[in-house]
Amino acid sequence: EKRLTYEQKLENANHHFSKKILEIAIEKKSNLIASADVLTTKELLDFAEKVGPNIVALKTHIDILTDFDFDETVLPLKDLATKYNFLLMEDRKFADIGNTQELQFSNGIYKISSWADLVTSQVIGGETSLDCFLNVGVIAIIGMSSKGTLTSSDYREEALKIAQNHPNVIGGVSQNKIPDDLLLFTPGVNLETKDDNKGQQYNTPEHVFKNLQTDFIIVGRGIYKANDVEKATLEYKIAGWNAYMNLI
Ligand code: UP6
Repeated sequence: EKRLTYEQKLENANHHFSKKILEIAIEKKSNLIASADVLTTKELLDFAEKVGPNIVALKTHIDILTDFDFDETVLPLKDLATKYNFLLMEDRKFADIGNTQELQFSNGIYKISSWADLVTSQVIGGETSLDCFLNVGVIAIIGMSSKGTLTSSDYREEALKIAQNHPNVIGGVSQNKIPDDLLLFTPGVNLETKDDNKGQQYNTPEHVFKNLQTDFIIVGRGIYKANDVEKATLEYKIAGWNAYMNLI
């Protein structure tokens, strides 16, 4: 079964950030997003420096940093994103009414709207709740990777309708195939292990390209816990790219 190439998806793309991430993928021959689930600014910046050349985006959970400081954390991170040409994806998974999400998106200490290129959001609050995410690409949570998730096929079908209708949405996070007009982002990817004893469920890059025709793999512990982060980044980058090339 043939899939659309990144070049074909780029031709069809309308949103600034769907174009951007596809251009980076083509240029770097990478479909890898590294998840930087680390606890200090130093670890975050060291990690970004190591993975930067080989990723399309760095995914953050900015609120797990113990020493977050806008100038010390965000400014150097932005510089690394420019230096190595990757996007910043804040995995905030917004899940509230539009007004609250709007406040959370731009305020507090993180001021996500001032630095993130991409943000994740649940669509549980309905289509209008996504209106506030201006000037970023929204990645809608369609299905989760964890055991016992409530994202049933009925839920996913309704979530996809919201995602497809909303101009701010460029793609979805899912463990199932989604329509071609949305980019698919798949976490729960690990070459070494199947689970983490906390409900996470892993597949290989090959599996998620073949079975879901995903566009981007998201790898956390497989990279940031590796003894050699640069080597692990290359392994996942090559595994993801080969899995994609085998399908086109
Ligand atoms: N993530 C998932 N599954 C989802 C949605 N998001 O694992 O359905 C996120 C997690 C974590 C990363 O919040 O940051 O992707 C996966 O990390 P891991 O590779 O270390 O399991």
